[in-house]
Amino acid sequence: MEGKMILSSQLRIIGPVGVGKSSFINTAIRRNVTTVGHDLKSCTAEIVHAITPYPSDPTRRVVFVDTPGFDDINADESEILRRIAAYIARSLVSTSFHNSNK
Ligand SMILES: Nc1nc2c(ncn2[C@@H]2O[C@H](COP(=O)(O)OP(=O)(O)OP(=O)(O)O)[C@@H](O)[C@H]2O)c(=O)[nH]1
Ligand SMILES: [Mg+2]
Repeated sequence: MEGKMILSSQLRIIGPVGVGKSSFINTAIRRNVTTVGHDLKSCTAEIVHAITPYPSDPTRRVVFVDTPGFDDINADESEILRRIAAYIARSLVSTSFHNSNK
């Protein structure tokens, strides 16, 4: 693996509760990597990510990031936003660390 550079694109899937964010990721990645809801309550409670290679280019990969939905009457929206922002900040730090070690 030494000297081999893998380019990553991070796709953060963000939106209201129940619009199909997790379903979209499972369909795009062709695996059940994140749980789909089956009632009116919000389903995804934690931020999770799943990595898949580009089908046509092994030097690239896509990181899908599933996030808790907005507009949930039982959740604090600003807390969800704060967690997403913290996740993005952490992933930017780890990406620049990773790249600086190439
Ligand atoms: N008809 C239809 N239903 C869908 C579609 N995508 C998802 N669903 C259904 O919508 C419901 C919610 O889907 P999820 O993928 O869990 O939605 P989510 O946005 O991740 O929801 P939260 O994690 O609660 O924010 C499930 O019952 C899915 O089967 C779609 O394209 N069409
Ligand atoms: Mg979900």
